[in-house]
Amino acid sequence: MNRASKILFVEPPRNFWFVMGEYLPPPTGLLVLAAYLRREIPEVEVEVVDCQAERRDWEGLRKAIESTEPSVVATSGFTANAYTCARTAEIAKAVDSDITTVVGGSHFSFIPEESLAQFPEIDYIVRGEGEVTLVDLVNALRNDGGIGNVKGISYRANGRIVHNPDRPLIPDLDSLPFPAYDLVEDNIKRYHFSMMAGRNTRYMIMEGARGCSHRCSFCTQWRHWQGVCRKKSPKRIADEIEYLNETYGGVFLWLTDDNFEYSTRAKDLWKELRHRRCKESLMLFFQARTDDVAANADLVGKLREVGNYWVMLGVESNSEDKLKEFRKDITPSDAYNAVKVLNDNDIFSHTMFVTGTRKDTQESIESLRGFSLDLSADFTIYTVLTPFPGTPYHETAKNNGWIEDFNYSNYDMAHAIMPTETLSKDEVQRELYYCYKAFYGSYRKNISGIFSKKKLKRTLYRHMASQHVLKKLRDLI
Ligand code: B12
Ligand code: SF4
Repeated sequence: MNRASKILFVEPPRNFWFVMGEYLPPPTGLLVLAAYLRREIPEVEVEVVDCQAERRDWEGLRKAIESTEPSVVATSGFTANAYTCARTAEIAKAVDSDITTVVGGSHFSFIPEESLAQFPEIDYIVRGEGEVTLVDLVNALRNDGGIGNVKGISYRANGRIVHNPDRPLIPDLDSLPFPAYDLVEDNIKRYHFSMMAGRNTRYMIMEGARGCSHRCSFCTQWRHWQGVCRKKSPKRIADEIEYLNETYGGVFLWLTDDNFEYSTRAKDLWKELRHRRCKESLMLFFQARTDDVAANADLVGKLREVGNYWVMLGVESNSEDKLKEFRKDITPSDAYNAVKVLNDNDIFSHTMFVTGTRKDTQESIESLRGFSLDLSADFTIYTVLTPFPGTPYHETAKNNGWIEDFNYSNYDMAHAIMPTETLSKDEVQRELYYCYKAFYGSYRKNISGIFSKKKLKRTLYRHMASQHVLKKLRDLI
Protein backbone atom coordinates (compact mmCIF):
# COMPACT_ATOMS: atom_id res chain seq x y z
CA MET A 1 0.00 0.00 0.00
CA ASN A 2 1.13 3.59 -0.69
CA ARG A 3 2.78 4.98 2.47
CA ALA A 4 0.17 7.74 2.78
CA SER A 5 -2.92 6.81 0.80
CA LYS A 6 -5.31 6.77 3.75
CA ILE A 7 -5.12 9.07 6.76
CA LEU A 8 -7.05 8.25 9.91
CA PHE A 9 -7.45 11.13 12.37
CA VAL A 10 -8.05 9.84 15.88
CA GLU A 11 -9.63 11.55 18.88
CA PRO A 12 -8.55 9.05 21.56
CA PRO A 13 -10.53 7.95 24.63
CA ARG A 14 -9.90 10.66 27.23
CA ASN A 15 -10.93 11.78 30.67
CA PHE A 16 -13.23 14.74 30.92
CA TRP A 17 -12.26 17.74 32.98
CA PHE A 18 -14.47 17.11 35.97
CA VAL A 19 -14.59 20.78 36.95
CA MET A 20 -16.63 21.47 33.85
CA GLY A 21 -18.81 18.44 34.34
CA GLU A 22 -20.09 16.32 31.55
CA TYR A 23 -19.44 17.60 28.06
CA LEU A 24 -18.49 16.22 24.70
CA PRO A 25 -16.47 18.54 22.46
CA PRO A 26 -15.97 17.98 18.74
CA PRO A 27 -12.34 17.23 17.78
CA THR A 28 -11.94 20.65 16.20
CA GLY A 29 -8.20 20.60 15.53
CA LEU A 30 -8.50 17.32 13.64
CA LEU A 31 -11.47 18.55 11.59
CA VAL A 32 -9.58 21.69 10.63
CA LEU A 33 -6.59 19.62 9.50
CA ALA A 34 -8.74 17.05 7.69
CA ALA A 35 -10.50 19.77 5.69
CA TYR A 36 -7.23 21.29 4.56
CA LEU A 37 -5.61 17.97 3.69
CA ARG A 38 -8.62 16.87 1.68
CA ARG A 39 -8.64 20.12 -0.28
CA GLU A 40 -4.92 20.05 -1.04
CA ILE A 41 -4.54 16.33 -1.83
CA PRO A 42 -7.99 15.14 -2.95
CA GLU A 43 -6.71 11.70 -3.91
CA VAL A 44 -5.82 10.86 -0.30
CA GLU A 45 -8.60 9.16 1.68
CA VAL A 46 -9.39 10.88 4.99
CA GLU A 47 -11.38 9.47 7.91
CA VAL A 48 -11.96 10.50 11.52
CA VAL A 49 -12.64 8.23 14.46
CA ASP A 50 -13.86 10.10 17.54
CA CYS A 51 -13.58 7.62 20.41
CA GLN A 52 -15.26 10.01 22.81
CA ALA A 53 -18.39 10.43 20.73
CA GLU A 54 -18.48 6.80 19.60
CA ARG A 55 -17.85 5.56 23.14
CA ARG A 56 -14.86 3.53 22.07
CA ASP A 57 -12.37 2.44 24.67
CA TRP A 58 -8.78 1.49 23.73
CA GLU A 59 -9.93 -1.88 22.47
CA GLY A 60 -12.61 -0.10 20.41
CA LEU A 61 -9.92 2.11 18.93
CA ARG A 62 -7.82 -0.92 18.03
CA LYS A 63 -10.78 -2.41 16.18
CA ALA A 64 -11.42 0.87 14.36
CA ILE A 65 -7.80 1.03 13.20
CA GLU A 66 -7.90 -2.62 12.13
CA SER A 67 -11.04 -2.16 10.06
CA THR A 68 -10.00 1.18 8.54
CA GLU A 69 -6.55 -0.06 7.47
CA PRO A 70 -4.96 3.41 7.38
CA SER A 71 -1.44 4.13 6.20
CA VAL A 72 -1.15 7.13 8.56
CA VAL A 73 -2.68 7.62 12.02
CA ALA A 74 -2.70 11.24 13.21
CA THR A 75 -3.76 12.58 16.59
CA SER A 76 -3.57 15.73 18.68
CA GLY A 77 -3.19 16.65 22.31
CA PHE A 78 -2.23 19.24 24.84
CA THR A 79 -0.21 18.47 27.95
CA ALA A 80 -2.89 16.75 30.05
CA ASN A 81 -3.76 14.54 27.06
CA ALA A 82 -0.24 13.75 25.87
CA TYR A 83 -0.19 10.14 27.03
CA THR A 84 -3.42 9.37 25.19
CA CYS A 85 -1.71 10.42 21.96
CA ALA A 86 1.24 8.15 22.67
CA ARG A 87 -1.09 5.26 23.44
CA THR A 88 -2.95 5.86 20.18
CA ALA A 89 0.34 5.62 18.30
CA GLU A 90 1.25 2.49 20.23
CA ILE A 91 -2.02 0.80 19.29
CA ALA A 92 -1.63 1.81 15.64
CA LYS A 93 1.83 0.24 15.57
CA ALA A 94 0.54 -2.90 17.29
CA VAL A 95 -2.16 -3.27 14.63
CA ASP A 96 0.33 -2.76 11.81
CA SER A 97 3.92 -1.67 12.31
CA ASP A 98 3.91 -0.10 8.82
CA ILE A 99 1.38 2.54 9.89
CA THR A 100 3.05 5.95 10.13
CA THR A 101 2.11 7.79 13.34
CA VAL A 102 1.93 11.58 13.53
CA VAL A 103 1.10 13.78 16.51
CA GLY A 104 0.80 17.55 16.96
CA GLY A 105 -0.56 20.19 19.30
CA SER A 106 0.87 22.56 21.85
CA HIS A 107 2.48 19.95 24.11
CA PHE A 108 4.49 17.99 21.55
CA SER A 109 5.42 21.14 19.68
CA PHE A 110 7.35 22.45 22.68
CA ILE A 111 9.14 19.27 23.73
CA PRO A 112 9.70 17.20 20.59
CA GLU A 113 13.08 15.92 21.72
CA GLU A 114 11.80 14.60 25.05
CA SER A 115 8.63 13.19 23.46
CA LEU A 116 10.35 11.29 20.63
CA ALA A 117 12.86 9.88 23.09
CA GLN A 118 10.09 8.79 25.46
CA PHE A 119 7.62 7.44 22.89
CA PRO A 120 9.27 5.28 20.20
CA GLU A 121 5.80 4.59 18.76
CA ILE A 122 5.52 8.20 17.54
CA ASP A 123 7.15 8.65 14.11
CA TYR A 124 6.60 12.36 13.44
CA ILE A 125 5.82 15.40 15.54
CA VAL A 126 4.30 18.33 13.70
CA ARG A 127 5.33 21.49 15.54
CA GLY A 128 3.12 24.58 15.61
CA GLU A 129 0.65 25.29 12.83
CA GLY A 130 -0.32 22.00 11.25
CA GLU A 131 -2.05 22.40 7.90
CA VAL A 132 0.75 23.00 5.41
CA THR A 133 3.24 20.85 7.32
CA LEU A 134 0.89 17.87 7.29
CA VAL A 135 0.28 18.23 3.56
CA ASP A 136 4.03 18.42 2.90
CA LEU A 137 4.66 15.43 5.14
CA VAL A 138 1.97 13.34 3.46
CA ASN A 139 3.36 14.28 0.04
CA ALA A 140 6.87 13.32 1.14
CA LEU A 141 5.58 9.97 2.42
CA ARG A 142 3.72 9.36 -0.83
CA ASN A 143 6.81 10.20 -2.88
CA ASP A 144 8.94 8.11 -0.56
CA GLY A 145 11.45 10.91 -0.15
CA GLY A 146 12.02 14.53 0.80
CA ILE A 147 11.28 14.26 4.55
CA GLY A 148 14.38 16.36 5.22
CA ASN A 149 12.74 19.28 3.38
CA VAL A 150 9.47 19.24 5.31
CA LYS A 151 9.57 22.32 7.54
CA GLY A 152 8.06 22.11 11.02
CA ILE A 153 8.57 18.42 11.79
CA SER A 154 10.69 16.46 14.28
CA TYR A 155 11.46 12.76 13.76
CA ARG A 156 14.10 10.08 14.07
CA ALA A 157 16.65 9.44 11.32
CA ASN A 158 19.81 7.35 11.42
CA GLY A 159 19.52 6.82 15.14
CA ARG A 160 19.18 10.51 16.05
CA ILE A 161 16.34 12.92 16.59
CA VAL A 162 16.12 15.53 13.88
CA HIS A 163 14.27 18.87 14.08
CA ASN A 164 13.68 20.43 10.67
CA PRO A 165 13.47 24.26 10.65
CA ASP A 166 10.23 25.96 11.76
CA ARG A 167 7.54 26.61 9.23
CA PRO A 168 6.33 30.14 8.50
CA LEU A 169 2.70 30.83 9.44
CA ILE A 170 -0.16 30.85 6.95
CA PRO A 171 -0.55 34.57 6.16
CA ASP A 172 -4.34 34.67 5.74
CA LEU A 173 -6.60 32.52 7.93
CA ASP A 174 -9.57 33.29 5.66
CA SER A 175 -7.86 31.08 3.08
CA LEU A 176 -8.54 27.96 5.21
CA PRO A 177 -11.54 25.77 4.36
CA PHE A 178 -14.37 25.30 6.86
CA PRO A 179 -13.70 22.46 9.32
CA ALA A 180 -14.70 19.02 7.96
CA TYR A 181 -17.70 18.41 10.22
CA ASP A 182 -19.11 16.16 7.49
CA LEU A 183 -16.50 13.55 8.52
CA VAL A 184 -18.15 13.24 11.94
CA GLU A 185 -21.72 13.75 10.77
CA ASP A 186 -23.03 10.75 12.73
CA ASN A 187 -21.56 12.16 15.93
CA ILE A 188 -22.71 15.74 15.59
CA LYS A 189 -25.91 15.19 17.54
CA ARG A 190 -23.81 13.98 20.47
CA TYR A 191 -21.60 17.06 20.92
CA HIS A 192 -22.85 18.95 23.94
CA PHE A 193 -21.84 21.01 26.96
CA SER A 194 -24.58 19.94 29.25
CA MET A 195 -23.35 21.81 32.30
CA MET A 196 -24.15 25.10 30.63
CA ALA A 197 -26.26 24.70 27.60
CA GLY A 198 -28.06 21.44 28.30
CA ARG A 199 -27.57 18.08 26.61
CA ASN A 200 -29.73 18.82 23.59
CA THR A 201 -28.06 22.04 22.57
CA ARG A 202 -25.52 21.27 19.88
CA TYR A 203 -21.98 22.28 20.85
CA MET A 204 -19.37 23.21 18.27
CA ILE A 205 -15.98 24.86 18.48
CA MET A 206 -14.67 27.26 15.85
CA GLU A 207 -11.63 29.41 15.31
CA GLY A 208 -11.80 33.16 14.82
CA ALA A 209 -8.09 33.81 15.39
CA ARG A 210 -4.78 32.20 16.23
CA GLY A 211 -2.33 33.60 18.75
CA CYS A 212 -2.23 36.53 21.10
CA SER A 213 -0.29 39.77 21.16
CA HIS A 214 0.32 39.54 24.93
CA ARG A 215 3.09 37.52 26.62
CA CYS A 216 1.77 36.08 29.89
CA SER A 217 4.34 33.97 31.72
CA PHE A 218 2.05 30.96 32.42
CA CYS A 219 0.49 30.73 28.95
CA THR A 220 1.53 28.50 26.05
CA GLN A 221 -0.63 30.06 23.41
CA TRP A 222 1.38 33.08 22.33
CA ARG A 223 4.52 31.00 21.80
CA HIS A 224 2.66 28.21 20.06
CA TRP A 225 1.62 30.70 17.40
CA GLN A 226 5.09 32.30 17.18
CA GLY A 227 4.08 35.41 19.11
CA VAL A 228 1.86 36.58 16.26
CA CYS A 229 -1.88 37.17 16.40
CA ARG A 230 -3.77 36.48 13.17
CA LYS A 231 -7.50 37.01 12.85
CA LYS A 232 -10.08 35.79 10.44
CA SER A 233 -12.11 38.64 8.97
CA PRO A 234 -15.47 39.38 10.63
CA LYS A 235 -17.22 38.31 7.41
CA ARG A 236 -15.44 34.96 7.41
CA ILE A 237 -16.27 34.42 11.09
CA ALA A 238 -19.92 35.24 10.49
CA ASP A 239 -20.01 32.95 7.43
CA GLU A 240 -18.54 30.11 9.47
CA ILE A 241 -20.98 30.67 12.33
CA GLU A 242 -23.87 30.69 9.88
CA TYR A 243 -22.59 27.56 8.17
CA LEU A 244 -22.26 25.62 11.44
CA ASN A 245 -25.67 26.81 12.57
CA GLU A 246 -27.61 26.24 9.35
CA THR A 247 -25.86 23.12 8.05
CA TYR A 248 -25.25 21.27 11.31
CA GLY A 249 -27.55 22.89 13.83
CA GLY A 250 -24.64 24.28 15.91
CA VAL A 251 -26.07 26.53 18.62
CA PHE A 252 -23.58 26.73 21.47
CA LEU A 253 -20.51 27.93 19.58
CA TRP A 254 -17.24 28.26 21.49
CA LEU A 255 -14.76 30.58 19.80
CA THR A 256 -11.22 29.30 20.37
CA ASP A 257 -9.73 32.82 20.23
CA ASP A 258 -7.67 33.19 23.38
CA ASN A 259 -8.33 36.91 23.51
CA PHE A 260 -11.37 38.01 21.56
CA GLU A 261 -10.46 41.74 21.49
CA TYR A 262 -13.81 43.53 21.40
CA SER A 263 -11.94 46.77 20.67
CA THR A 264 -10.79 45.63 17.24
CA ARG A 265 -13.48 43.22 16.04
CA ALA A 266 -16.78 43.53 17.84
CA LYS A 267 -18.34 46.26 15.76
CA ASP A 268 -17.65 44.60 12.42
CA LEU A 269 -18.76 41.20 13.64
CA TRP A 270 -21.98 42.73 14.95
CA LYS A 271 -22.56 44.38 11.54
CA GLU A 272 -22.01 41.04 9.85
CA LEU A 273 -24.29 39.06 12.13
CA ARG A 274 -27.13 41.45 12.84
CA HIS A 275 -28.99 40.77 9.56
CA ARG A 276 -28.43 37.02 9.58
CA ARG A 277 -31.23 34.75 10.70
CA CYS A 278 -28.90 32.50 12.69
CA LYS A 279 -28.35 35.19 15.33
CA GLU A 280 -31.76 34.34 16.82
CA SER A 281 -30.67 30.89 17.96
CA LEU A 282 -26.98 31.38 18.75
CA MET A 283 -25.22 31.10 22.05
CA LEU A 284 -21.72 32.44 21.46
CA PHE A 285 -18.90 31.92 23.96
CA PHE A 286 -15.84 34.19 23.93
CA GLN A 287 -12.67 34.42 26.01
CA ALA A 288 -11.58 37.97 26.72
CA ARG A 289 -9.27 40.17 28.75
CA THR A 290 -10.71 42.23 31.56
CA ASP A 291 -9.17 45.50 30.31
CA ASP A 292 -10.72 45.00 26.86
CA VAL A 293 -14.21 44.24 28.19
CA ALA A 294 -14.04 47.07 30.76
CA ALA A 295 -13.08 49.61 28.09
CA ASN A 296 -15.66 48.54 25.52
CA ALA A 297 -19.00 48.30 27.28
CA ASP A 298 -20.95 49.49 24.24
CA LEU A 299 -19.37 46.93 21.92
CA VAL A 300 -19.94 44.13 24.41
CA GLY A 301 -23.63 45.12 24.48
CA LYS A 302 -23.78 45.04 20.69
CA LEU A 303 -22.45 41.49 20.53
CA ARG A 304 -24.99 40.45 23.15
CA GLU A 305 -27.64 41.47 20.62
CA VAL A 306 -26.30 38.87 18.18
CA GLY A 307 -25.98 35.98 20.60
CA ASN A 308 -22.86 36.50 22.76
CA TYR A 309 -24.26 35.06 25.99
CA TRP A 310 -21.15 33.91 27.80
CA VAL A 311 -17.74 35.54 28.33
CA MET A 312 -14.80 34.03 30.16
CA LEU A 313 -12.41 36.57 31.71
CA GLY A 314 -8.81 35.89 32.71
CA VAL A 315 -8.85 37.81 36.00
CA GLU A 316 -6.02 35.65 37.42
CA SER A 317 -5.29 37.56 40.66
CA ASN A 318 -6.25 40.36 43.01
CA SER A 319 -2.60 41.23 43.59
CA GLU A 320 -0.85 43.87 41.50
CA ASP A 321 2.46 42.12 42.17
CA LYS A 322 1.24 38.78 40.90
CA LEU A 323 -0.32 40.34 37.83
CA LYS A 324 3.08 41.89 37.14
CA GLU A 325 4.80 38.55 37.70
CA PHE A 326 2.37 37.01 35.18
CA ARG A 327 3.15 39.88 32.74
CA LYS A 328 -0.59 40.18 32.39
CA ASP A 329 -0.83 43.99 31.97
CA ILE A 330 -4.18 44.33 33.72
CA THR A 331 -5.25 45.68 37.12
CA PRO A 332 -7.63 44.23 39.71
CA SER A 333 -10.00 47.15 39.10
CA ASP A 334 -10.30 46.09 35.44
CA ALA A 335 -11.90 42.91 36.79
CA TYR A 336 -14.59 44.79 38.73
CA ASN A 337 -15.37 46.93 35.72
CA ALA A 338 -15.41 44.00 33.30
CA VAL A 339 -17.72 41.84 35.42
CA LYS A 340 -20.05 44.81 35.83
CA VAL A 341 -20.14 45.34 32.05
CA LEU A 342 -21.08 41.69 31.55
CA ASN A 343 -23.65 41.63 34.33
CA ASP A 344 -25.21 44.90 33.10
CA ASN A 345 -25.56 43.39 29.65
CA ASP A 346 -27.09 40.16 30.90
CA ILE A 347 -24.08 38.15 29.74
CA PHE A 348 -23.00 35.12 31.76
CA SER A 349 -19.83 36.27 33.52
CA HIS A 350 -17.18 33.62 34.01
CA THR A 351 -13.96 34.48 35.82
CA MET A 352 -10.70 32.52 36.02
CA PHE A 353 -8.15 32.71 38.84
CA VAL A 354 -4.66 31.34 39.41
CA THR A 355 -3.56 30.14 42.84
CA GLY A 356 -0.32 28.56 44.00
CA THR A 357 2.24 31.07 42.75
CA ARG A 358 5.62 31.00 44.44
CA LYS A 359 4.84 33.83 46.88
CA ASP A 360 1.34 32.59 47.68
CA THR A 361 0.56 32.05 51.36
CA GLN A 362 -2.60 30.92 53.09
CA GLU A 363 -3.44 34.59 53.67
CA SER A 364 -2.87 35.66 50.09
CA ILE A 365 -5.11 32.85 48.77
CA GLU A 366 -7.71 33.76 51.40
CA SER A 367 -7.64 37.31 50.11
CA LEU A 368 -7.97 36.10 46.50
CA ARG A 369 -11.05 34.12 47.59
CA GLY A 370 -12.57 37.23 49.14
CA PHE A 371 -11.87 39.23 45.99
CA SER A 372 -13.37 36.57 43.75
CA LEU A 373 -16.58 36.49 45.80
CA ASP A 374 -16.74 40.26 45.86
CA LEU A 375 -16.65 40.42 42.07
CA SER A 376 -20.10 38.78 41.84
CA ALA A 377 -19.38 36.81 38.70
CA ASP A 378 -21.88 34.12 37.74
CA PHE A 379 -19.26 31.40 37.52
CA THR A 380 -15.69 31.15 38.74
CA ILE A 381 -12.96 28.64 38.04
CA TYR A 382 -9.95 28.55 40.30
CA THR A 383 -6.82 26.93 38.94
CA VAL A 384 -3.41 26.11 40.30
CA LEU A 385 -0.39 27.53 38.56
CA THR A 386 0.73 24.77 36.20
CA PRO A 387 4.18 24.80 34.62
CA PHE A 388 3.15 23.81 31.09
CA PRO A 389 6.15 22.95 28.91
CA GLY A 390 6.69 25.87 26.57
CA THR A 391 5.89 28.61 29.05
CA PRO A 392 8.49 30.94 30.56
CA TYR A 393 7.19 29.76 33.93
CA HIS A 394 8.11 26.16 33.12
CA GLU A 395 11.73 27.13 32.56
CA THR A 396 11.92 28.97 35.87
CA ALA A 397 10.20 26.19 37.82
CA LYS A 398 12.33 23.48 36.25
CA ASN A 399 15.60 25.33 36.77
CA ASN A 400 14.73 25.97 40.41
CA GLY A 401 13.60 22.41 41.12
CA TRP A 402 10.08 23.48 42.13
CA ILE A 403 8.22 20.83 40.10
CA GLU A 404 7.18 17.87 42.27
CA ASP A 405 4.80 16.12 39.89
CA PHE A 406 6.07 15.10 36.45
CA ASN A 407 3.00 13.11 35.45
CA TYR A 408 1.57 15.16 32.59
CA SER A 409 -1.92 13.70 33.04
CA ASN A 410 -2.12 15.83 36.17
CA TYR A 411 -1.35 19.06 34.29
CA ASP A 412 -5.02 20.01 34.17
CA MET A 413 -4.84 23.04 36.48
CA ALA A 414 -6.88 21.22 39.11
CA HIS A 415 -3.97 19.16 40.46
CA ALA A 416 -1.27 20.96 42.45
CA ILE A 417 2.10 20.38 40.80
CA MET A 418 4.39 22.59 42.87
CA PRO A 419 4.68 23.92 46.42
CA THR A 420 4.99 27.64 47.13
CA GLU A 421 7.62 29.20 49.39
CA THR A 422 5.37 28.67 52.41
CA LEU A 423 2.83 26.02 51.37
CA SER A 424 3.50 22.40 50.54
CA LYS A 425 2.05 20.95 47.34
CA ASP A 426 -0.71 19.30 49.41
CA GLU A 427 -1.52 22.56 51.11
CA VAL A 428 -1.84 24.23 47.73
CA GLN A 429 -4.30 21.48 46.77
CA ARG A 430 -6.26 22.09 49.97
CA GLU A 431 -6.38 25.83 49.36
CA LEU A 432 -7.81 25.17 45.90
CA TYR A 433 -10.61 23.14 47.44
CA TYR A 434 -11.31 25.97 49.91
CA CYS A 435 -11.65 28.36 46.99
CA TYR A 436 -14.35 26.23 45.36
CA LYS A 437 -15.98 25.62 48.71
CA ALA A 438 -16.20 29.35 49.33
CA PHE A 439 -17.80 29.94 45.94
CA TYR A 440 -20.05 26.90 45.55
CA GLY A 441 -20.48 25.71 49.12
CA SER A 442 -22.74 28.51 50.28
CA TYR A 443 -26.33 27.37 50.69
CA ARG A 444 -27.72 30.86 50.09
CA LYS A 445 -25.64 31.37 46.95
CA ASN A 446 -26.63 27.96 45.59
CA ILE A 447 -30.31 28.60 46.09
CA SER A 448 -30.10 31.98 44.39
CA GLY A 449 -28.09 30.34 41.56
CA ILE A 450 -30.57 27.52 41.08
CA PHE A 451 -33.41 30.04 40.77
CA SER A 452 -31.48 32.68 38.85
CA LYS A 453 -33.13 34.54 35.98
CA LYS A 454 -30.16 33.64 33.76
CA LYS A 455 -30.70 30.23 32.17
CA LEU A 456 -26.97 29.50 31.97
CA LYS A 457 -26.58 30.25 35.65
CA ARG A 458 -29.50 28.03 36.65
CA THR A 459 -28.10 25.13 34.63
CA LEU A 460 -24.64 25.61 36.10
CA TYR A 461 -25.77 25.66 39.73
CA ARG A 462 -27.93 22.60 39.20
CA HIS A 463 -24.92 20.90 37.72
CA MET A 464 -22.68 21.94 40.58
CA ALA A 465 -25.25 20.62 43.03
CA SER A 466 -25.68 17.28 41.24
CA GLN A 467 -22.20 16.44 39.97
CA HIS A 468 -20.40 16.55 43.31
CA VAL A 469 -17.61 18.69 41.92
CA LEU A 470 -16.71 19.80 45.43
CA LYS A 471 -16.36 16.22 46.58
CA LYS A 472 -14.09 15.42 43.62
CA LEU A 473 -11.89 18.38 44.50
CA ARG A 474 -11.78 17.35 48.14
CA ASP A 475 -10.71 13.85 47.05
CA LEU A 476 -7.61 15.38 45.43
CA ILE A 477 -6.30 16.59 48.80
C1 B12 B 1 -11.94 24.47 23.29
C2 B12 B 1 -10.90 24.24 24.35
C3 B12 B 1 -11.24 23.42 25.42
C4 B12 B 1 -12.58 22.71 25.51
C5 B12 B 1 -12.61 21.42 24.69
C6 B12 B 1 -11.26 20.80 24.53
C7 B12 B 1 -11.24 19.48 23.83
N1 B12 B 1 -11.44 19.42 22.54
O1 B12 B 1 -11.04 18.48 24.47
C8 B12 B 1 -12.70 22.47 27.04
C9 B12 B 1 -13.43 23.59 27.68
C10 B12 B 1 -13.40 21.21 27.43
C11 B12 B 1 -11.24 22.54 27.45
C12 B12 B 1 -10.78 22.02 28.63
C13 B12 B 1 -9.47 22.11 29.04
N2 B12 B 1 -8.49 22.80 28.49
CO1 B12 B 1 -8.69 23.68 26.80
N3 B12 B 1 -8.77 24.70 25.28
C14 B12 B 1 -9.64 24.87 24.29
C15 B12 B 1 -9.16 25.89 23.26
C16 B12 B 1 -9.80 27.24 23.58
C17 B12 B 1 -9.41 25.57 21.81
C18 B12 B 1 -8.86 24.23 21.28
C19 B12 B 1 -8.99 24.19 19.79
O2 B12 B 1 -9.87 23.52 19.28
N4 B12 B 1 -8.17 24.97 19.05
C20 B12 B 1 -8.22 25.08 17.60
C21 B12 B 1 -7.24 24.10 16.93
C22 B12 B 1 -7.32 24.22 15.43
O3 B12 B 1 -5.93 24.47 17.35
P1 B12 B 1 -4.88 23.37 17.79
O4 B12 B 1 -5.52 22.28 18.51
O5 B12 B 1 -3.76 24.06 18.44
O6 B12 B 1 -4.36 22.75 16.40
C23 B12 B 1 -3.50 23.40 15.49
C24 B12 B 1 -2.01 23.16 15.76
O7 B12 B 1 -1.69 23.10 17.11
C25 B12 B 1 -1.68 21.91 15.02
N5 B12 B 1 -2.02 20.60 15.57
C26 B12 B 1 -2.67 20.28 16.70
N6 B12 B 1 -2.81 18.96 16.79
C27 B12 B 1 -2.28 18.40 15.70
C28 B12 B 1 -2.18 17.07 15.31
C29 B12 B 1 -1.57 16.77 14.09
C30 B12 B 1 -1.50 15.36 13.64
C31 B12 B 1 -1.04 17.81 13.30
C32 B12 B 1 -0.40 17.50 12.00
C33 B12 B 1 -1.13 19.14 13.72
C34 B12 B 1 -1.75 19.44 14.91
O8 B12 B 1 -2.45 22.07 13.83
C35 B12 B 1 -3.71 22.71 14.14
C36 B12 B 1 -4.04 23.67 13.02
O9 B12 B 1 -2.96 24.52 12.74
C37 B12 B 1 -7.61 25.89 23.55
C38 B12 B 1 -6.93 27.21 23.24
C39 B12 B 1 -6.70 27.38 21.76
N7 B12 B 1 -6.90 28.57 21.28
O10 B12 B 1 -6.35 26.45 21.03
C40 B12 B 1 -7.57 25.55 25.03
C41 B12 B 1 -6.37 24.75 25.59
C42 B12 B 1 -6.04 23.66 24.58
N8 B12 B 1 -6.89 24.17 26.82
C43 B12 B 1 -6.01 24.13 27.71
C44 B12 B 1 -6.22 23.54 29.00
C45 B12 B 1 -5.10 23.68 30.01
C46 B12 B 1 -7.41 22.89 29.29
C47 B12 B 1 -7.71 22.17 30.60
C48 B12 B 1 -6.62 21.21 31.03
C49 B12 B 1 -7.94 23.11 31.76
C50 B12 B 1 -8.62 24.40 31.54
N9 B12 B 1 -8.47 25.26 32.48
O11 B12 B 1 -9.29 24.69 30.59
C51 B12 B 1 -9.03 21.43 30.30
C52 B12 B 1 -8.74 19.94 30.14
C53 B12 B 1 -9.69 19.16 29.28
C54 B12 B 1 -9.36 17.73 29.15
N10 B12 B 1 -9.15 16.98 30.21
O12 B12 B 1 -9.31 17.23 28.04
C55 B12 B 1 -4.70 24.74 27.29
C56 B12 B 1 -3.62 23.70 27.03
C57 B12 B 1 -2.27 24.15 27.47
C58 B12 B 1 -1.28 23.04 27.37
N11 B12 B 1 -0.13 23.30 26.80
O13 B12 B 1 -1.53 21.94 27.79
C59 B12 B 1 -5.14 25.58 26.04
C60 B12 B 1 -4.07 25.77 24.96
C61 B12 B 1 -5.61 26.96 26.60
C62 B12 B 1 -4.53 27.89 27.04
N12 B12 B 1 -4.73 29.18 26.84
O14 B12 B 1 -3.53 27.57 27.61
N13 B12 B 1 -10.51 23.17 26.55
S1 SF4 C 1 -3.09 34.40 29.02
FE1 SF4 C 1 -4.48 35.31 27.54
S2 SF4 C 1 -3.71 37.42 27.29
FE2 SF4 C 1 -2.06 36.24 28.23
S3 SF4 C 1 -0.77 35.54 26.51
FE3 SF4 C 1 -2.23 33.89 26.99
S4 SF4 C 1 -3.97 34.24 25.61
FE4 SF4 C 1 -2.76 36.15 25.69
